[in-house]
Amino acid sequence: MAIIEEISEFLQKGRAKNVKTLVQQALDEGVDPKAILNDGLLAGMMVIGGKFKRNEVFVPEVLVAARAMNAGIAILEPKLVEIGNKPVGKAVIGTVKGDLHDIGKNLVVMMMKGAGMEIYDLGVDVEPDVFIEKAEEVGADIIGMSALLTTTMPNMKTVIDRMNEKGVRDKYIVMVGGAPVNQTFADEIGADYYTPDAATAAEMAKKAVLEKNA
Ligand code: B1M
Repeated sequence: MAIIEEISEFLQKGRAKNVKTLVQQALDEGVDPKAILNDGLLAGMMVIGGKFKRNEVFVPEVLVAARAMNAGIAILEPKLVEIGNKPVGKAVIGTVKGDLHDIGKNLVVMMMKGAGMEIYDLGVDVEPDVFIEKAEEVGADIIGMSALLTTTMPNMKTVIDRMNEKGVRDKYIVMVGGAPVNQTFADEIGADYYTPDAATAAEMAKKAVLEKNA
């Protein structure tokens, strides 16, 4: 099996140590760092994302695969910086004010990283203006919000209202998600995209950024 396929296979099994060793070995053998990233690490993560969506694997498998991906990226990062590999786009993501649930949001973060996005994770209980300030600071393409409580969902609208007040709404793609959120709610508050799960969120983020920058 080619080394890149091996990297992808080990990543899917969540074997961080093997992934680390193989990424280093591939670099030593002169394999293109972009191929290691795209065809090894990110391809493996997309397989896991698809399986997660189809309920063929569950949260723990996704978490260990993501850990293996991060281990591989840590080895690869200096090389990628050296050759100026650009991320697909930038996203600022957090769980809205008043809400402390972060398991789903963390999965979205991991899948988006797996799709080649540069992610700024704001954590939980994020003040509306913090989403906007961070997005402005880093020149983000996307503002992503997660909510798990019916009582905190309205805070997604507060962020969008603040964006409108500040005149920056059109600069960003707004994505929302979380168990109580649905398409109707997303339409009501003026979000651009609702996605039901982390894998779909990552696919949508990539597609939306590529369309925005086309
Ligand atoms: Co909370 N809690 N909780 N809780 N909790 C729920 C959400 C609840 C449904 C349980 C219940 O009553 N059946 C209920 C909400 C009811 C409601 O509002 N209708 C509830 C409640 C009431 C509360 C407290 C108020 C309880 C209390 O103190 N009385 C309290 C609130 C604290 C606060 O936030 N201020 C509370 C606290 C907690 C814990 C701290 C104990 C813990 C959170 C730990 C943590 O996150 N670090 C917790 C947990 C674990 C849950 C349940 C059991 C599981 C949530 C979870 O992680 N699911 C949950 C019940 C349930 O959902 N079955 C519950 C797994 C996760 C992978 O799924 O987050 O939906 P999810 O994410 C998915 C998608 O939604 C989507 O992708 C993810 C992966 O595919 N997605 C996005 C998520 N964000 C997205 C963003 C996107 C796109 C997709 O774009 C940007």
